[in-house]
Amino acid sequence: MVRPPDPLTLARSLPRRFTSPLRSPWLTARLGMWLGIAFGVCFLTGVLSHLVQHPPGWFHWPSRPVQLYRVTQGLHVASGLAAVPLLTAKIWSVYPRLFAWPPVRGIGSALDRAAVGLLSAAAVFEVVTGVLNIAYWYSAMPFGFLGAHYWTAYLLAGAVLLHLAAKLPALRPAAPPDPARRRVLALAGAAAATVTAATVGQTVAPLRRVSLLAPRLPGVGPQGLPVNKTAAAARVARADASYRLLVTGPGGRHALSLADLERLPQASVELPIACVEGWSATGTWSGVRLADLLRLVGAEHTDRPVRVESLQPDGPYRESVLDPGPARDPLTLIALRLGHEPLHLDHGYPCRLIAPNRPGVLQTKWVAAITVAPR
Ligand SMILES: Nc1nc2c(c(=O)[nH]1)N[C@H]1C(S)=C(S)[C@@H](COP(=O)(O)O)O[C@H]1N2
Ligand SMILES: [Mo]
Repeated sequence: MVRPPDPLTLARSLPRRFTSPLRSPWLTARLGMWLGIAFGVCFLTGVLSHLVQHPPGWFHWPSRPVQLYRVTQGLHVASGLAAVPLLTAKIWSVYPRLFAWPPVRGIGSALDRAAVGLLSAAAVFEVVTGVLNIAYWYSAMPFGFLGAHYWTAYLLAGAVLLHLAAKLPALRPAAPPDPARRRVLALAGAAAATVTAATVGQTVAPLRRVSLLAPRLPGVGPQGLPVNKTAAAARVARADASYRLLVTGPGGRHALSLADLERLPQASVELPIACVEGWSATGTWSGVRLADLLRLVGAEHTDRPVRVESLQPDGPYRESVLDPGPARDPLTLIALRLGHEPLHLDHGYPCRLIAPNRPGVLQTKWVAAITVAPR
């Protein structure tokens, strides 16, 4: 009869069972460098995106260049996705150490192992929650995505810096890299490049034909533009003839019907929707300049924030606030049309906000009220 080995003997023998000669400190360090660059870009663009969406008093996001947020958020999602194969390869290159025997050799090694454990867990958490968010798979996250993803990023950044400080002295090339290890590195790089090519077409339109994994593509959707949240999902019914847009400022209040809005001077702008989830697409929008609506209520020179509210009954994105500068910007519209047609209901019929260099999530659809904040 074959007896199973007792657990202790098994644990002691485990390290000898990992025999791949491809693993080496050189490979791990190289992968770490690439991963560090990807995470660095992802962290900076992510913190920026958070500041733009939840601006503290000292932060003012400009409305030019009009494509800036599209670029920074495209980079955030692209660098995060490229990190998936790099992180996988890096963890593969070191995971046998998880089974090192004895598990700790003293306080120093215990701290080191705890730090590396925290680092790995935070890195995997960030990448996994980011991908789940892109996939709208919120039921897989029994916690608030935003807070968890945001605060873990700082934990990860701190752990990366400590890890770098601890490992830098050991980074001098110990053994000259052999061709097989170079090939593993090239394979990880090729996997990262493939993931990028397979998804970046969600924002770089010419690449959309190869972007087989992109959840949304420019040009695909009602009126040639993707939809983030449909009217049905937001529980918004199609506005009827009783619809009025309420505009309130220091000079009073106006209740404008759709016909009233169409009689005001019309402007046309070419601006992207740049969703925080990484996709973006340009549309040709036309409608009324927000500046003209502000003039109607005596707020053409306002230095107060402007609140834009939706017909949507609830949800965190039913309203957004514009700084006074962007509110008066000639490119900021209350759009009535996309291309030559009235807005599709899912794009915000009867009217929506579209402003330059603004995260998609703040381009409020189904606008019902515009209010200049009182003093
Ligand atoms: N009222 C309201 N406006 C909204 C949203 C929403 O959920 N409710 N989603 C926003 C998000 S996240 C994006 S990316 C854009 C997408 O606009 P689109 O669906 O017309 O492409 O609308 C924004 N406007
Ligand atoms: Mo979005």
